[in-house]
Amino acid sequence: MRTYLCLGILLLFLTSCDDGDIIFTSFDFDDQDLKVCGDAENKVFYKIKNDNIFESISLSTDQLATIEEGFISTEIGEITFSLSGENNKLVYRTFDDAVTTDYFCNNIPPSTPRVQQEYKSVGGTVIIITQETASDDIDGDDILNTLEGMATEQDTDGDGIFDYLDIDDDGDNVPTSEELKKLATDPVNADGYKDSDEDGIADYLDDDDDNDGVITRWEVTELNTNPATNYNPTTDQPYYLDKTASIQYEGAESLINTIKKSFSSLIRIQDLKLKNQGGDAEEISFESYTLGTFVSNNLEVTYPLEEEEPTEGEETN
Ligand SMILES: [Ca+2]
Ligand SMILES: [Ca+2]
Ligand SMILES: [Ca+2]
Ligand SMILES: [Ca+2]
Repeated sequence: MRTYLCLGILLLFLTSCDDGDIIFTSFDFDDQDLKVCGDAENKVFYKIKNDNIFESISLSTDQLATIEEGFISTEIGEITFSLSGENNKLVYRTFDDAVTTDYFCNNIPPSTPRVQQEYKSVGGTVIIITQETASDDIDGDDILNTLEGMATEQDTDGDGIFDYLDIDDDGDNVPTSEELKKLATDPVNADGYKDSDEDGIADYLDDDDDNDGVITRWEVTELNTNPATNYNPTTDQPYYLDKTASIQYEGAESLINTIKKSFSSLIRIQDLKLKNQGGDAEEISFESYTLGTFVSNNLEVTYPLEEEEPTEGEETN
């Protein structure tokens, strides 16, 4: 007969297993990663532990249907829903063998490992709190937020996207990260940034980098997707840095301002009640149970954020 090494640290409780062994469990999955699977309609967040006993805890929900696969939300704030019905439940299980990620989100439940015990929620409120992961350089353009006037909501090019979120701070269609690149021989301004025309304004904040009277935006073409067309073959320099020659390419749309952000969503269940689906049908209550934190890394967010669709009946202009 299998011998279970029975360990538990917090919230220990005692129950008996189908084959008569005694199991202590603590519902302690703190050290395990929270994973997700499912489709747009139904999602399962779960944790697996195969240490001393084989166990899992999972939260199934149909309340996150509008989100894309792989993350919970890019909206800072709180999502709340009740645990009720088959579509929204928390389930704790123990198994007779190691449980793997394949176990979850199958249309047909796997026959192995076999479930030994099952506790299912009979009440509780799920609270998901999403926060943005702090970053020194949110737009990733190599200038720190603090140097991009985050506190004062500085917007150099007046395009409605604050500099610390703007990948092209001067709106000249050359990304800031590109305008920072410099050779040892390139002139720099007092702050040490590349300043091609030496007027004291760094290229990344200068809308006419070569000071030839033609704004940089009109000296670059096709949103920089084809650098060859931006080059003056005679001087081997891009037109926007070549004051001896210019092209006049007007009407280019602005670069699409997509940056990468990371979010963490803490999933907690308030007033959780779990009921043993076998044995003595005992109930266990948690005033607050933390399932874990789901991290969504490097999500692409485009600014300005899309405005919400007008609701039905609302006038559109
Ligand atoms: Ca920026
Ligand atoms: Ca620029
Ligand atoms: Ca300059
Ligand atoms: Ca110019």
